[in-house]
Amino acid sequence: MAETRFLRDYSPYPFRVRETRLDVTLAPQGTVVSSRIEFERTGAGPLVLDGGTGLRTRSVTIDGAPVDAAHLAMTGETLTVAEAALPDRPFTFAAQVEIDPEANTALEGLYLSGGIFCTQCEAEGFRHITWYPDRPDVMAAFRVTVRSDLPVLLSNGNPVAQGEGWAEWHDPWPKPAYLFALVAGDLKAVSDSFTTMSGRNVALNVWVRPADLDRAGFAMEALKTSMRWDETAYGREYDLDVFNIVAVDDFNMGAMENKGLNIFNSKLVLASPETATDADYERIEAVIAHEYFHNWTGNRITCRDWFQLCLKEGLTVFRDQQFTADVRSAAVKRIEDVVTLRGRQFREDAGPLAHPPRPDRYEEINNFYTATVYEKGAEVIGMLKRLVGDEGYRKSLDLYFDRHDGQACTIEDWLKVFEDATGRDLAQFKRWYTDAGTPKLTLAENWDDEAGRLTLRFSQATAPTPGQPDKPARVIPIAVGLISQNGDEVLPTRVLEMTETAQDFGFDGLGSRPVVSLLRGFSAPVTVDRKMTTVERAILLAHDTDSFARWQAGHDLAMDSLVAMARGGSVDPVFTHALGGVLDDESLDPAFVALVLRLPGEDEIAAEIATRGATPDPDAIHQARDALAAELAAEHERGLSALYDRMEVPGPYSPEAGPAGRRSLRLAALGLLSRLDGGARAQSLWDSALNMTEKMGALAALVRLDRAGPALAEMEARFGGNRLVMDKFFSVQPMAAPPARAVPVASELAERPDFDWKNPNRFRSLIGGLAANHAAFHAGDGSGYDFVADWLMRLDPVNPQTAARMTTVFETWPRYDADRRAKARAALERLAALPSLSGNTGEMVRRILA
Ligand code: 0A1
Ligand code: ZN
Repeated sequence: MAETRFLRDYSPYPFRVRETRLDVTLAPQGTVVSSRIEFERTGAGPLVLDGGTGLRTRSVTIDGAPVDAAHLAMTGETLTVAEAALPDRPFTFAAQVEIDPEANTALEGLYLSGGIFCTQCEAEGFRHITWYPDRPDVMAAFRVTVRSDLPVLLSNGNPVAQGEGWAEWHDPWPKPAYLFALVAGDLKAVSDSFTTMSGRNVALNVWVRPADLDRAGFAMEALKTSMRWDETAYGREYDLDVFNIVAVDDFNMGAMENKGLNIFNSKLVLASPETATDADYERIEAVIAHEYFHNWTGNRITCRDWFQLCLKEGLTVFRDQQFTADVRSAAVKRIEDVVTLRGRQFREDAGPLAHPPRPDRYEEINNFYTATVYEKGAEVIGMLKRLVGDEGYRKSLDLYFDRHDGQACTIEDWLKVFEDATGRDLAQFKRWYTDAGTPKLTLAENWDDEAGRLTLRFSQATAPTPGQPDKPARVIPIAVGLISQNGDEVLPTRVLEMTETAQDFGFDGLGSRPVVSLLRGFSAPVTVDRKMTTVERAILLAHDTDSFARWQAGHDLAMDSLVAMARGGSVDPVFTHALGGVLDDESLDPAFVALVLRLPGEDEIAAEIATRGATPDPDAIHQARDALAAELAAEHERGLSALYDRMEVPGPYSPEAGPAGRRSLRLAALGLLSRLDGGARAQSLWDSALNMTEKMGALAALVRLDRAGPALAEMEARFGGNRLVMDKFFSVQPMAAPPARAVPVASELAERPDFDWKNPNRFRSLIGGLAANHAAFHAGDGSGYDFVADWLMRLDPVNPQTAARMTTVFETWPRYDADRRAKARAALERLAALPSLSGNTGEMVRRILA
């Protein structure tokens, strides 16, 4: 069991690093890393460096002389040079180690992906490359020489010199080791350049395998758009002569913001209309932006320690969300972000893995790259911006960049900047960073007809979370508007600042009782409990001026019907009727209508049932959702069919928001209509579609009907050699299959020779695909739990980080019935009993079962 680390134990490193030099001679099994680190003492104590068991240490010297054995101690994790062996003046520590990239299946440190040498050092991967103070508050300029016969040799910063078989790079900006990167391979680039706002020229490259070159152009366009946006929106300019992006197939996460050398999972770079969906394009654009934005929020200003991870991640997610809102549709983006937040973060916050955006303890930091740190971290910044206003936000960020450039900071530093720039006291606000759990906001309305006065009585409560039994009140910005019964807005958006456990807000001078449009724009990450009639919801769905609240009204109507149906009730005709109004309204953005048409997912319905104090039945939920879809289709067949025809996008494919929105509406209509036509439209769309978006929409509908045989065969014949498309082949089947078919289908797929399960994308496609099929994963016989647990047992020794992340599919187990709970527990206990279980997965399983 790994040791627990605590935020309160922080102490500064007792040395400053003036420069780090690396000389790396690459070989698949025996890469030699020679380091020279210039240290200067700033505190008391020995020199302690981090390094993994994978290092074969050949030599250790200080100022050129070997360190005497009596003063040198090496464990599996640290190297310590006693104080007595260290000079008083600045000194150079040098080491030569040998490492084995080919054996590195964990994909942390230096590894090989399809013949490309690449690195992943966040959070603590650099210690698998050489001995180093591997902590984010130790920052240094790096000078790196890469030696290899491979044609392209890259590292951070600017190229200094190169010759036959070597290249030297210099990164002048002090950085922590987690931002180090090195790449070598037979790569080709899409190249371009960018002129910064002060007129400097930057060379841009997106490096991919030669065969992928025709799919790298979109990433380059996204990079240029991001660079310009950061100048305009935040005044942030790029600070090196080159910016390189490299795509690799084997990657544990999405992408990594290494200084001047971003490394990406190839699925977040490569796109062509025939191989990538609209959602892929949008995601690629957002992640390219996210990693680029880290150059300021993460790299120039980094984190003091890993407890502060949301300092860079929450802010950078917030920035990439703003970017997508600007370059696409702000209304649609907000709804998408809230759907993701609820589906992942609320779920996390409601279960055994709940933790604050800034945790105060961890065993394995890689287990804290979570929806709470990222997505809730972003929501918290959104609230801050709402509270201080746009101008206050801009002033605060300017001060942040001014004051902390080149530093490793904390959440306290971040909040202090806002306090200093705006004069606001943020002591209570800080709870959003330190307290876990999603507050529940309850609204009771009191209407005084005589006085024309509406009083809103709000109360807030947050359920206990692991280690945090008591939850004091938080500041909650509640954006409200009032809509009259005939649909006019009688009060435009106003932000109420709730600071107490219970608080009243009054509205006078109202002629008649209005409908409250609550939590406009999703102004705070809370759940809402309020009584409302279906007619009032229908009024908001038809008339609310705030698109988020409008969508929410439709979503609530759907949810109420689904919950009722899962308990044997029937569809509320008010909902079916109100939906018709949305379908007929040609003034609405098709992407918005598509979101209204998308029914809540089965996991979300289960969460809602659990919130209402009942036990969700996965089979009943699946049937209810199917039945509602079928009823909506039957009720609106003509409208949907007209829409399906009207939304066809003619001409060449463009991934932009306009045409993508039309396709998403068209596919939403197809999903409903295929409940009636036996899959005829889906098959004909599959046959005629020229882009992957429509192909996948059609295919999902066919898989749901268990009629996808010919389409799947064709897909394989055409795209068998394309890993990213085949990942879709591996995920759509277990995910969309009728629940009873899903485990057999997944098991068969797992037997295929191209189920390369050591590749994280492929593993996540199939195993994650099955886990995303709610009724299949939670099958009453426990087969879903066993299937996933068996595969996690196999993956854990090979790639602990990816195995540990995937254990989160079990985090909702406490909400189900006793029989399912026992089966989930048994599956997790089998995993926990593995004699060689990794610390990563061990921590997760223990927390999930606690
Ligand atoms: N910082 C990256 C995400 C990332 C985190 C950890 C990794 O390995 C453990 C890899 C990437 C980002 O936010 O994009
Ligand atoms: Zn990030």
